[in-house]
Amino acid sequence: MTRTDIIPRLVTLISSSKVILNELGNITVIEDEIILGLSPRRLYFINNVPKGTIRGHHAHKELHQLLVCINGSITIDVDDGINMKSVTLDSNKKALYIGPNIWHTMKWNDDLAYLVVLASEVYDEKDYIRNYEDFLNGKKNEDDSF
Ligand code: T46
Repeated sequence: MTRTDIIPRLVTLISSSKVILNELGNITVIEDEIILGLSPRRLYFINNVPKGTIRGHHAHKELHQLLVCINGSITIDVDDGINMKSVTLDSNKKALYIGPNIWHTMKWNDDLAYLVVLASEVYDEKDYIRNYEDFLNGKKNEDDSF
């Protein structure tokens, strides 16, 4: 298991080296004490998305999530209000952790790309920040509190 900070403490790429291969097929395992500490309360899948579609365009106030692309390729852009980074998930051995207050978009590079997400909480529309100006203003207020 290797971990690469994309945005320190807020967005981390986790790569699994644990693949169990045999004549019956493959099992890929992504396990990590911090991610397991997420104690996911929700699992959702996104598929049947036409190539080129960009979804997301929001941040979450409290939610922690782990994203895995189990087929095809999806590019995730993350933005903490200052740093913008891009990560392509193109292997089921990779998982992207996204913490709260990270603006993110997901671009489908393949029609058959399939995104699996573990989320720390059940769905709550009130947890979404869907307006980029509101996101930046929230970040500014966060900084002012220090
Ligand atoms: C995220 C990225 C990675 C529900 O009713 N329950 C759910 O659990 C989810 C995930 C969505 N919905 C409804 C809310 C909207 O009416 O499904 C509709 C589409 O959701 P949204 O436009 O937010 O989908 P994405 O792909 O932009 O974002 C999703 C998650 O919603 C979001 O939390 O971080 O995937």
